[in-house]
Amino acid sequence: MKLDLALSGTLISLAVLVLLPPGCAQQAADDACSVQILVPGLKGDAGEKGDKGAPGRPGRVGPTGEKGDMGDKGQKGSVGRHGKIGPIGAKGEKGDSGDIGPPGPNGEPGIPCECSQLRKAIGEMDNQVTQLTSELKFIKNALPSPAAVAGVRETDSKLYLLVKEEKRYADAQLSCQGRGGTLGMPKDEATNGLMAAYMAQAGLARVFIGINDLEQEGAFVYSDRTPVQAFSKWRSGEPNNAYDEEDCVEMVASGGWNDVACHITMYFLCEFDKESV
Ligand code: GN1
Ligand code: CA
Ligand code: CA
Repeated sequence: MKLDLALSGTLISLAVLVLLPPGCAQQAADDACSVQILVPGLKGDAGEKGDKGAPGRPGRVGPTGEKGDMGDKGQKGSVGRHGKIGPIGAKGEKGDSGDIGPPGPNGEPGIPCECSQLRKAIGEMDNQVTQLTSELKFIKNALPSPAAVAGVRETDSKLYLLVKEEKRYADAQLSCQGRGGTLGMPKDEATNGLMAAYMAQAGLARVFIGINDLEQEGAFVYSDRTPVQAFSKWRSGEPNNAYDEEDCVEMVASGGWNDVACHITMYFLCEFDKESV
């Protein structure tokens, strides 16, 4: 029994020491740290019901649910990346020619020489080439028909060609135009003489020439529409507009003119401008 009391007193002392504030173990003599013996009282009445506690922690994650219905179709995605480069295509057609390039640089200076005579000769040859080119062009254009009489006559500015093909006036004019000329237009004595000599030499008695009064009776004009004025070579008694139907003109071998009907056919004489052949 003594042992029990001594043991319980020691336990109590230990309990008080445990309840004392820190630092009291070294200051046992101070009032605040004085040792008091406390004996537990009787158990009190049950206290009032406390307030509702704070909500508990969330429970554990439940098991996986069943698979739901399929959702709505999603939005259209963004444009994808470029695909790979395709194979090389077939060779294309040849393109058009490019523009003419700029002129090249000047050439080296020539060797000095006494060139005046040479230049003169070259100049003359140039002229001959020009003339030959012009005549060749005329021959090519005007002589495809076998009916053309061999040889032509010329003045400084004109060429004349007899065509041995019987045609009405209008067709004869068209034929000359097709060769690049017109029916012959004797506008002065010299030309009239040349034309007459040409047809006489060819043995022809009459040929159509480019004069008519088709537009206005009695008002004769050349086929270039210029009026017959300063020069004319009418035969005696002509023009007489015989049978009231003579609006075209022929030249006879003597070089005289006579108005005849346009619908009769005969050979004709064409005239060409040297500059335009
Ligand atoms: C000719 O044929 P005859 O005489 O009716 C000529 C006329 C001349 C005439 C002159 C188609 O007519 O143009 O004016 O002679 N007619 C023909 O006498 O040549
Ligand atoms: Ca007439
Ligand atoms: Ca007549």
